[in-house]
Amino acid sequence: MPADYNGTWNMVSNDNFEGYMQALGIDFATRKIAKMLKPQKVIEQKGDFFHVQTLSSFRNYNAEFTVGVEFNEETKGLDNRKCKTLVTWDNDRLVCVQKGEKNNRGWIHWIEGDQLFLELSCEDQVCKQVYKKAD
Ligand code: ECB
Repeated sequence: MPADYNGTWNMVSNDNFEGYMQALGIDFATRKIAKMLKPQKVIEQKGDFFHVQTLSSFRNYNAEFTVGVEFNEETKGLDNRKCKTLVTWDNDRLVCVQKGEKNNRGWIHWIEGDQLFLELSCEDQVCKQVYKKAD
């Protein structure tokens, strides 16, 4: 049985989001707004199928994928690039590789207690986010 990521998760911390956004080439004005956000993750998981919504007052981002199945991702409303994206299980961690124009791009999710962790990587930058499960 894989880990259960289902639920609504509220951001509690966001370390080096600025560096991650700079590595993605996000412009100054957008970064200033984006840095202030406290997004929510709404995750629906059925076995290996995931629907992950990242919701904020500024923009939303929607991703649907099946673990182990590469798909074409377009990061609409983020940096608007195209990637060949593959998510795999590493024990209970979700490991994502986003192949494309940017090197070393991807993310890792894991759960500890009522906290959801997310590390977003691009080039030499790592952004570390923590979310807490909503009641
Ligand atoms: C959608 C909320 C953040 C909106 C920020 C708006 C502009 C900044 C532009 C680019 C910054 C790059 C990424 C934003 C960070 C998070 C969005 C989703 C990241 C992601 O790939 O989440 C995965 C793993 O949970 C599922 O899509």
